[in-house]
Amino acid sequence: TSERTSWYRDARFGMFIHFGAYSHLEGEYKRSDGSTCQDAEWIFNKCKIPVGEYEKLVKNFNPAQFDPKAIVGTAKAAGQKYIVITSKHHDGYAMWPTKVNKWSLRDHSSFDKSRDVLKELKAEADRQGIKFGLYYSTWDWHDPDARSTANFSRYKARMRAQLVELMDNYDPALLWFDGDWDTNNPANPWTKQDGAELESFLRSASPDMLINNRISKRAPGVKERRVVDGDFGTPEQTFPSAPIEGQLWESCMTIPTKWGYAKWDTKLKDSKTLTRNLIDISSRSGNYLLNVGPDKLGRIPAGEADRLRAMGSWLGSHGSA
Ligand code: FUL
Repeated sequence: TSERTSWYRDARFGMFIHFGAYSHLEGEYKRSDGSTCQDAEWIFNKCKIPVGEYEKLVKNFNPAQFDPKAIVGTAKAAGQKYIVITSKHHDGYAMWPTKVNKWSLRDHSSFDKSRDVLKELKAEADRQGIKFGLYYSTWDWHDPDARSTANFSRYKARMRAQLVELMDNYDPALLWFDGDWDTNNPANPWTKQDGAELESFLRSASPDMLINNRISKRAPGVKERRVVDGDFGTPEQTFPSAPIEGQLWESCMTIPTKWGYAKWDTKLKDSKTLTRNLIDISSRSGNYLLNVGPDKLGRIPAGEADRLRAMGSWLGSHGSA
């Protein structure tokens, strides 16, 4: 395993990208009664937007200014060694031309049909020598079979088909699963065995690929995501106060408060705090996966790009972390 994980042990610093149909709403949902509800990548669920309404709202999603060169360039300037981008978040919307359904950037948007943001980003990451990973949510608010105990196996088959597409088309160095947290929700049929089966399927399909711990189902009440099944633990918005013996871990964190873009989410952590976090985390043998949330046109917000550049220039003048 040490061979397989060696790039990741050395990486220390990565870029998380939360980008999806929700980005198009910019963090705000206006109800027909005139009131507004705010959230970001959770807006579909938290604002209880009816499925058909959400579909309508994101129909004209058009991230025409998504610029892989600029994004990978920003990551490089920050000193980041890998990127993990959301291929499908909890809203179920696929950011690549999936053949499994029509709920995707290819088939449900106003975006240029000849473009594929994952393919572009992967190609640019390869060019600039940075590792490419994909986030995939096992939990899905759009697919009714995902919360149906009776039809869950149909959902699992679709999910597998999508993951095969992702491995075939983008050859990710890492898959970052999410959704296991929904342990206490009786409507979530995902079991520990589902996680184990999926993990062994992926291991044989792509033996070198790293897989995070959220593929399994977390025991109820376990808050800190340090538990390692898969290759590494994933504490969120926090990090442990000491190294975790015998475990790889990666702390993911936002720069403002939300993961996905929200126009009102403007209070950002300063670069000094972020740099100190990176140093604390690397001194405890962890990785820091710092998130950016591109806006509806696909651009990393200026304040986030500024923080990353500032971190990079500090690292550049003090030796790399
Ligand atoms: C959480 C998700 O619910 C958030 O939206 C985000 O993706 C974070 C990294 O993981 O569990």
